[in-house]
Amino acid sequence: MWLERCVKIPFFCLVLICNIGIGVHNIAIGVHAASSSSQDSQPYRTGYHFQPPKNWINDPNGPMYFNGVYHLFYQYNPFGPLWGNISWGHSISHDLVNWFILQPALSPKDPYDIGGCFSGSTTILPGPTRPRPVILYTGQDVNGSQVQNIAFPKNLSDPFLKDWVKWSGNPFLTPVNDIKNDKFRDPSTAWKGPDGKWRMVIGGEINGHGTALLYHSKDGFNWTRSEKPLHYSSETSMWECPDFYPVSYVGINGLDTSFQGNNISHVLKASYNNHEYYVIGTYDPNMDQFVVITNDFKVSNTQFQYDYGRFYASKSFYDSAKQRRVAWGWVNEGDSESDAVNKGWSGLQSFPRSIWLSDTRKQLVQWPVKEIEKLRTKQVSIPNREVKGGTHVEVPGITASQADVEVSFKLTNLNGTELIDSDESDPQLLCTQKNVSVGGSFGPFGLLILTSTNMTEQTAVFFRVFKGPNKFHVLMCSDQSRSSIAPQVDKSIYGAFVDIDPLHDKITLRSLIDHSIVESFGGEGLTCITARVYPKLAINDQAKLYVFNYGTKSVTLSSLNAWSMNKAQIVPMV
Ligand code: DQQ
Repeated sequence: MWLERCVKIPFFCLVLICNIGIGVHNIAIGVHAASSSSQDSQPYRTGYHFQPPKNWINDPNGPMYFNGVYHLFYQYNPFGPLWGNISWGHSISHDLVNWFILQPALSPKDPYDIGGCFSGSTTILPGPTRPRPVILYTGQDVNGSQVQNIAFPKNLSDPFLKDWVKWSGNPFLTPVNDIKNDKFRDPSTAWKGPDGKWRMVIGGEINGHGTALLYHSKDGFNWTRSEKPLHYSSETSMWECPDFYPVSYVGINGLDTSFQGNNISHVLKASYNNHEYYVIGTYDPNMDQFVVITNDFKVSNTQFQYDYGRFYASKSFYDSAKQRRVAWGWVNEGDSESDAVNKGWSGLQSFPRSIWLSDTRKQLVQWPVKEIEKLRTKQVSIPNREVKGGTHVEVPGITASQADVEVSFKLTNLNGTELIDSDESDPQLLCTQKNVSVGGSFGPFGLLILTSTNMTEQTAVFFRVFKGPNKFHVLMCSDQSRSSIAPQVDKSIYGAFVDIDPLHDKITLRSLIDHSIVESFGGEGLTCITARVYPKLAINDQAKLYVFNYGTKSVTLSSLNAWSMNKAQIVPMV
């Protein structure tokens, strides 16, 4: 409640004193309200995606809910807009939407992390008298080797856990035997097995294979390596930021990382090849055996990924307050280093996503956490209507550069669907070959986002339906090829299939639009694609939003709801 009262107060003053009502604490909050002039000079800063006021960020680290407070740590350079001086930035929230930024929790100052406090996780251990969180993180030591370290809160009675102390036993693991000194990093959240011992995985590469190295510990501090890794793949190289957690067969609730029981599967996620690949399998905690039941890890556009766009080094946690699993990913920039220097910042966190197992039990579903809805303001709706081939319809009256849009399409027949000759086509390639300017029969239809008045700039997020030898395929594309008239920014086209039946299921799309990021969720969250864009014309109130259908066949727009979004309050605590 205290945090809620703080952030509900209007944000126009420079320094705001918020009485948090516990003990004698008063928090002075330095407020950097977004004036329209700052948005004019910084059109790519976001309104509701997490980013500090300036400087570099990358991977989300150690998210957790502890004593009524959400904590998000992240790779952070306190001194500039490019990667370096890697520290653990630290922010706290009561709702995953509005954040107070604290001083970095970890800085690279000790021989075992002087080259950087790299990624890691938090685990809430029982503690001598009460539960206490510990950070497990990778340090780059004086010799440039990657070693594993521990830190814990200095004062458990501090509701914000502002200060963290590095353990005197650091480093607790160093790269030995077959582990290379630059391929050993990113410890996961630990989980407890039936024998009472903790387990965790560390990302690595053994004999050239991407590997989740497995470790055991009685107390969470002293760890020994298991003979066998939890999993590895001969088809990939180094794995970064592994994440391992249970998912339930029933409903959308999440499970604590240590949960054991029936009717669950386990997810293993590994970061490589600039993407977040995951597999689903069965985990036997007695034998520490993980058997994959989906396609196994490889480098392929058809292998399941959390997100088929810009989204990397993600980290999930179990939110015991709302019984859900929540994940964030780092969304990096698509402009240049000199642009980062000019902007004074680089990198965003995705909007936090709830994550659960789909009904088929073969895939994950992701959806922005519900709290996002508190930022929704003006709503515009378009009721059921036909969208004829070759047309677009403006969605008027919202702040189209800072919006949340949900749209749903229905196809009544699939006569005349475009054919593809394989059921294993590469979706990324298909989206590139058939970008928004290539008309089809059912599709492209979807949203034209961050579109300029003359339509030269537009980010097209759309669907196309194909008929393969054995089934229909719904392709989802995020086409950035016309997203900016600036020549030098990245304009990749991303694509993936959505595992739905286009004859019976509605084809749904939700896009979180926030100035320079478009996070899109297709098929109710089965397929996610995040893009970064740098329009020159379609900025702030010059941006427009359209529904379009450039196929030859009509599609039914079942519903469209779009909301202008308020700015989240992301402010340093001073
Ligand atoms: N980023 C961190 C590493 C991790 C990589 C360094 C992934 O710990 O492997 O900033 O983006």
